[in-house]
Amino acid sequence: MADFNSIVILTGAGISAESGIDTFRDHGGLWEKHSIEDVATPQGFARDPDLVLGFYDARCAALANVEPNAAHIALAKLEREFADSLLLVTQNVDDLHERGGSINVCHMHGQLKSALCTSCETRSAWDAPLSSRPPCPVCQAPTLRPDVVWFGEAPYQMRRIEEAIMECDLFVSIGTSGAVYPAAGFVQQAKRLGARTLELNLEPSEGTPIFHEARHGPATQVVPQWVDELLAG
Ligand code: BV8
Repeated sequence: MADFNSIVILTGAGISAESGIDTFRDHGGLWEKHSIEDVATPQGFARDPDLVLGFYDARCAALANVEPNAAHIALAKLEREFADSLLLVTQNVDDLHERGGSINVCHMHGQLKSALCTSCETRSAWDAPLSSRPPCPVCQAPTLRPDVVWFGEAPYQMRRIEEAIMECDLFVSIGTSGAVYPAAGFVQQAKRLGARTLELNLEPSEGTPIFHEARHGPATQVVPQWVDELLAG
């Protein structure tokens, strides 16, 4: 088995790109078609809730047409070997890690298949449209919003993530541009605490110079290859 005892993996939109889910900042990405300010901030939601609910309803519905890819499946295989010595943190709001077999997934930016009630603050598993203002399953108020973390909102499970980063001896970043904080700062924290740091991405990202090692290529090639090497080590 590999000579690492505790691994933290951070994934971003790039790991789902080959499954057919648009990334954010690549050519043709989500932020070319929609302004972050309009659809991914609390202010945008207050200004035009129908626009925001429609944006997330469409992304949630699109999950029915995509499948996990070899990179998601390889990380699930790694989890089966490393069990609770591996924390998979994802910035993604899709469910492809879970459908690829990962069990212990930390969605720091929330999930499309969850709804948050702004009246009673309950989170409910949800994969139906929100634009029709359905009643909250708990308090019945028609005040469900996407359970995702918008810009200016606090990411979820930060304490759990920071504890795992303090423990880890390997930090791997997969398919992320390193443009959004606090996620983009994790590699610096891990490195400062003595962990080895590896980037697996289609091309160099903003954070590439920080990593000890970077391998560039499509996730469906570089991730299974890295997992097999690690498990054979
Ligand atoms: C916070 C929502 C405080 C769900 C997202 C001013 C005011 C307020 C805040 C700020 C400010 N200035 C800075 C900030 C902080 C802000 C921030 O970082 N802004 C940036 C733009 C500068 N961050 C926040 O507001 C965060 N909250 O700071 O609160 C706080 C902090 C700590 C503790 C308590 C409180 C909240 C950030 C979350 C925002 N929500 N999503 C949704 O709609 O999805 S962010 C959004 O960007 C997604 O979650 C996405 O995951 C994330 C990062 O993008 P990536 O995943 O990296 O995707 P991207 O397209 O950028 O890159 C894709 C990569 O894949 C590329 O590198 C590409 O090469 C690669 N790739 C492509 N194809 C492949 C591939 N790789 C491999 N194989 C392929 N085939």
